[in-house]
Amino acid sequence: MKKKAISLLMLMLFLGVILAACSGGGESDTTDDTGENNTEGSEGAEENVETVTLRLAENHPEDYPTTIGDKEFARLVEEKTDGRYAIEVYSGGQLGEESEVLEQVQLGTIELARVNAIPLTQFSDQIGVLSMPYLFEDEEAKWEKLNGEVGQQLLETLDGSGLKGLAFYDSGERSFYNSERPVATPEDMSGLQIRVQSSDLAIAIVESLGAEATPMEYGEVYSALQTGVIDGAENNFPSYYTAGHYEVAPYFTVNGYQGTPEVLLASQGLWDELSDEDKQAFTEAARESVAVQREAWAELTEEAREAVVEAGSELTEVDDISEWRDAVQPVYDQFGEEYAEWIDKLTE
Ligand code: GTR
Repeated sequence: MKKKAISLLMLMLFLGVILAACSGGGESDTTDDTGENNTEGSEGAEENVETVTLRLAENHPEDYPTTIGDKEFARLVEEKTDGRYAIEVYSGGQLGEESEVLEQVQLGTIELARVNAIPLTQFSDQIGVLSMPYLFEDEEAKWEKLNGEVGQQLLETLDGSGLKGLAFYDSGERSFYNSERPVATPEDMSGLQIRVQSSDLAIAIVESLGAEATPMEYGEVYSALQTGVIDGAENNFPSYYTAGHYEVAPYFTVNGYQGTPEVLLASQGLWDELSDEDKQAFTEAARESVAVQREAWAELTEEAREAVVEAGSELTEVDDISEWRDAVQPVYDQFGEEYAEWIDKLTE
């Protein structure tokens, strides 16, 4: 008799633990408008809202423009889905380096991410066109295309890869910098060991300039510059500044050779689970967040440029960009045909 009572008690305890685990530790939670858990039958309680919490991976710090864009996207998704979706932004590379994050988004273990378009060349053989050197006439021409139909079509080239492209974010222009010497002409690049993102196109560009390319994750660049494993890298002013690269590679050549944008992504797994109405909400939220991201971008670009000069970086302005354009011509010989259709669409 006593034994039976103990077993019953244990069974109840066991069920209790399971129930607690289901309601507390999962990704969804049941809340009412006040954000408090609803108690069944409580008088006047509103209809239960199931909140699904999603993770968004971001490799830049908290106040970086892409993180500001991500958070605006999160705010808008929450608003547009009436709180059915909440997005937590994990900044500073907490969820891993860009290539690991992309694999996880593809698998669906991370639902959302903001990445650069260069590593996406592994997932769409067409999106690489955005990294062709000196492709766009200016930023205005670029954004007219990215925010328009061609931009949408390019995002759609990711379909089928496990990634769903939602919107482009601003990343300005990338330029070269190094720890060795001022670089004014393509000839000055000769022999420098330059870190690049992992992409054949990025390697080809650096090699066309007579330098050597070392593919490496972003998070490893600072110490590689510091220890002399590489002589230089390339990026925009905000990254050069916030990642501290200016401290260890003070020679910055303002040659804006590449205008690759950032991309806000969802995993296809998440996307397939969304209702049509929620897909619409996510798409609108992504598009609407672009303006806030770009405004933050413009601000930090200026601030970063001033800050690195103040800290002692030597900027070399390039007067005659045509020299650099000519030097990277072999890249057009190698990849131009593959991207011909997109080059036309983006530059016409
Ligand atoms: C930055 C970009 C990062 C990362 C980095 C890199 O401009 O925002 O997502 O791609 O460049 O060079 O790896």
